[in-house]
Amino acid sequence: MKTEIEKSKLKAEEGNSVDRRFMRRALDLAARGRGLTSPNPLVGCIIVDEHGVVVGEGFHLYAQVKHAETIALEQAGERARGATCYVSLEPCAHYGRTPPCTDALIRAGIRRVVAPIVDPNPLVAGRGFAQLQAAGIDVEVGLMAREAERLNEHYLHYMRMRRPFVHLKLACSLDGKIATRSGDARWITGEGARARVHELRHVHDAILIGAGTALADDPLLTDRSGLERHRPLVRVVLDEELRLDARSKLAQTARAVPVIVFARTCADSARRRELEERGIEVVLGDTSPLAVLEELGRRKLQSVLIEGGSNVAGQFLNAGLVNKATFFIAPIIIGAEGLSAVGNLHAERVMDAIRLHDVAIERHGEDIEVTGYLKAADQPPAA
Ligand code: AOF
Ligand code: ZN
Repeated sequence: MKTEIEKSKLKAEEGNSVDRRFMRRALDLAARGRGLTSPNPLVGCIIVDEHGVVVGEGFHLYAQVKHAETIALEQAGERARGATCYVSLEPCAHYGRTPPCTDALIRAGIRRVVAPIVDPNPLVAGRGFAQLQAAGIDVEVGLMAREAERLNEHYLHYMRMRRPFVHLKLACSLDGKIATRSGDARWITGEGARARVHELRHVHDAILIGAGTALADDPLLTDRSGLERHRPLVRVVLDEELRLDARSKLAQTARAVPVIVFARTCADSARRRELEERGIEVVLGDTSPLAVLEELGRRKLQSVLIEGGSNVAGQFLNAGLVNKATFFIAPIIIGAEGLSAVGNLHAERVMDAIRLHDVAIERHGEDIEVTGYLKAADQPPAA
């Protein structure tokens, strides 16, 4: 015989696993908007009636304007009355391109809302949950918060910091070199890792490299994932002395896919004119990592993928501005005369080295991908 307490615990666990299953579904739906929601968040929503039947579901796509909750509620119609809404982010409480989702949920007669995290958008930030509670709706916040944070890591960071989330990506040899002495860097990793790079490019708003890499590799830096995206991938070059060649692939394609060059000085005004004639935007001024990120933030770019070279990687790491890093490691050995993946970081002891956490390791053919997070030196200021 089970005691009453045991029975009620069992019930809570069952309820919990049901909630988890539906929240998992809401998060998976949200993820279907990858590459298609920026500058908005990824949001998924499902409406479940009192018998546990899914009566509506939806996810947000920027171009379709409607929020996830509205799509799910429209599908559910009258069946939303008394139902539970599982949504991957706090419902909005403001008039933006659409009226508030809170109003729609209240009007539809939703009885309970389960959401993992608060929306840090200052127009929402707790107001969504408060409005729902004031209308007598049961609100539960926190279920699968970690997954929800990860899913929207770009949006959440951008909303809190007003500058893009930074993901550093490098491909190196077993001995940590990104090129031979002559500067040859093609191709360190194989097909599989290169396809994965396009997946990474696909989920970012911008891609950034240093002038050294631009001159040495003449890269195109486009998203060739084959997947549709809502905004073009903005290509950014940090080019202190404005050395980028007007005949480079970047310059030649700047009308089709934007290129922004950050330079400190411009000794050669003819070069500047040539680059601008090709459609490149030249921004003259402070080229420090923070200044560049703040400028990209003003353009509502939520995320930037840094693809090298070692100077740029070192600068951003030293500034504590890298949020996440992916290293693709190929089974080749280049030797001490090769170019190190990352510039000087001034670590005296192993303890001073930068250590990634929440590390995930994957294999792509013979290459290994190591992805992890950096201790955020750039936490939002305490409220
Ligand atoms: C939700 N559900 O599906 C989304 C939300 O310009 P708007 O009107 O689309 O508003 C954008 C803001 O609304 C965005 O910054 C975020 O705070 C919220 N997005 N909210 O309840 C959704 N996409
Ligand atoms: Zn909304």
